[in-house]
Amino acid sequence: MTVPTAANAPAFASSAGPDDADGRTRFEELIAADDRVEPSDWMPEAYRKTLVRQISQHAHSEVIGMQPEANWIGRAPSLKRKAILMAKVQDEAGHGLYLYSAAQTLGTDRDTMFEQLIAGSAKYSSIFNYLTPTWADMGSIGWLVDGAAICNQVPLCRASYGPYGRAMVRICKEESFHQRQGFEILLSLMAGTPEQRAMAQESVNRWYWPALMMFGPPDDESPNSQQSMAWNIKRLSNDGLRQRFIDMLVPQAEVLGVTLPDPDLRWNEERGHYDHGPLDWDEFHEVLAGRGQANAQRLERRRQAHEDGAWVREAARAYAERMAARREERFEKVAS
Ligand code: BYC
Repeated sequence: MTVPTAANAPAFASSAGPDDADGRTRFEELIAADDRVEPSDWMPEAYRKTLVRQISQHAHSEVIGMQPEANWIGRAPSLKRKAILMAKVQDEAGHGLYLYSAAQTLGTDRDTMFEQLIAGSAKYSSIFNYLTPTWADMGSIGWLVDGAAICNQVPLCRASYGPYGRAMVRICKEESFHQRQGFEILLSLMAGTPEQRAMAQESVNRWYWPALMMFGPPDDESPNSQQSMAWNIKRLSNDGLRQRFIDMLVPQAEVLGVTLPDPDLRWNEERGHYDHGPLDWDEFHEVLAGRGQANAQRLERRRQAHEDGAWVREAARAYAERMAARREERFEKVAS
């Protein structure tokens, strides 16, 4: 059921046919000029498909990504921490909405995307299938997960598809606040008792490698990267972004006083980057195959929330229908 709201407005993807020669030339010119493609522009079907794939996965990640932190709202150690965490989780819901709206402009409606998520046939970021057993995990999610998200998403602000790039600008601003609040949680714990410092370090040990996996498979195993980069959707490769993130993390870890759990991590003068140890790609593929710590739990919770919210969607639809009927009545009165 589609609730008719402004954010859920009908898609206005280009109606031009697949063999529109003028449209294709214009599209190629836009990409060559590093300009924006807008929903009313002609675009190749494969470009549309890859955008719907990436943007919907991104939206699903934001929505599923609310769960690991929502788990701590009721248990945050102070009223201030509770309020901050609640605001952050609400931001993630907002990010999901901007992104579903951007995907809708490509002609796929939100209900279809949501059904794919609930049916388990859509992907979302691997990182949200890890559990959050300690309060320090709120710090690690902010510092490492939101930190990786910013690193990945700042270049996406320049994505060639206008609605996606523009949505990313606002999302990045909010992610920046999220990253800092996570860093600050860890900084407080690291200035605390030996038990608090141990909790922070243990949490960083668990989140470090999965956060590096957020950037996707290595470049030579990334089937989508080359074409997405040629279309100016992705600006940097998976490995390039991962390296940028590691280089950024090392000095921050020093400020925090935590150790990054990689014995091979060392500065390479020649490359001007940190060398790092191998990632466990078997673990990554297991999580993508649905066998992570929390895959089943995350999907079940989302299904349940969707079911529980059915009455809200029904009420919104009834209200919209009533408003439309009133507008119609008024229009008829004025016209007669
Ligand atoms: N997890 O060819 P590749 C947040 C899939 S939420 C799962 O490199 P691509 C936050 C990939 O989809 C922010 N799947 O793909 C929220 C592809 O599968 P399909 C989340 C992954 O698209 C709440 C296959 O592997 N960020 O910050 O060129 C609280 C081959 O990969 C993953 C985004 O969504 C993964 N980690 O590049 C706190 C960013 N990696 O579709 C924080 C937007 C890869 O062919 N997305 N796959 O079946 C992107 O930038 C790109 O889609 C990726 C992958 C870099 C993730």
